[in-house]
Amino acid sequence: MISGNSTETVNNVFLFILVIAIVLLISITFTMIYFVVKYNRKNNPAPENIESNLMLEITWIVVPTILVLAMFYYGWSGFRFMRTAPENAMTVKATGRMWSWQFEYENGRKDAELRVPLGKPVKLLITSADVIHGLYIPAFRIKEDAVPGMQTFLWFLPDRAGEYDLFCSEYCGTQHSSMVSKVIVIPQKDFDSWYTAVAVKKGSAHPQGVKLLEEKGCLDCHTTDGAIGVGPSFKGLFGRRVIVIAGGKEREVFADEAYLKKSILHPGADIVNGFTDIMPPQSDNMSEEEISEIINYLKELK
Ligand SMILES: [Cu+2]
Repeated sequence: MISGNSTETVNNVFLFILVIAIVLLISITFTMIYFVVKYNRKNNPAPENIESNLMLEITWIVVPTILVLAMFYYGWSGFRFMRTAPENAMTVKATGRMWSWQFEYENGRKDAELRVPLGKPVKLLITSADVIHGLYIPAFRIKEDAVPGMQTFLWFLPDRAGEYDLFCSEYCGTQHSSMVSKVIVIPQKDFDSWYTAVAVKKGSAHPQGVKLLEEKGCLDCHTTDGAIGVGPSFKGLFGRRVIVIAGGKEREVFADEAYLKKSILHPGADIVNGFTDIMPPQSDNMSEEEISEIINYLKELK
């Protein structure tokens, strides 16, 4: 059974240190002002040699030592609590990539938002597919770097229903500031029905493609409604003529399957005129089948 949560733990340590700091600030400032008045030259024309005061010296060694050790103990026990995930925690794999998060559940379900059941501890196994990112959930006072080739972790107890911000806390490139997601805390039964259902976008013959675009983070930069994002919109892309810059020269290409596939795997090869070369290659992010699912869906977006 776990008692407490990361939010309370961090808040309590923070308040404890803050109160000590405020008390010290006020008492030191007032003592200083008092001494300036009491010991100024006008009041003490002849300098005086002040001998030691044993009690005072013991006090100013013992009291700060106790305070500092108390701060350390309080912080350390909180840290230990936050670094020991409960056995019954639900495990979710979190992968950061330029510039989105992907959460993968034990049953294989993937999503760009972190949906968790109310009252059940969650353990996040964190890694990165490219550069260093940082998984940061301010509401639960937890933050941990996502490092390529390494697994780090975080755990928290979602004990309040609602939606909370989830940020990337390491500057990771052009779209770092839009690498924002959400933690959605919902009752267990709502979570169960979401967990077992497969997201289907109504009216599409290729729901898998829509789901993939969301999961893989494509929609962080590209839209499906014609609006210009960081990258060109997917709407009406298939079958159109596109002006691209390749090797510094402009040329016109036909957006067929081969072009779309090439632009997913080697985005830097043909940069659509007016955009910049910032998209990371998706060869490690998508399988052949996933790419063809996505292309099938892009064909629909007339
Ligand atoms: Cu990032």
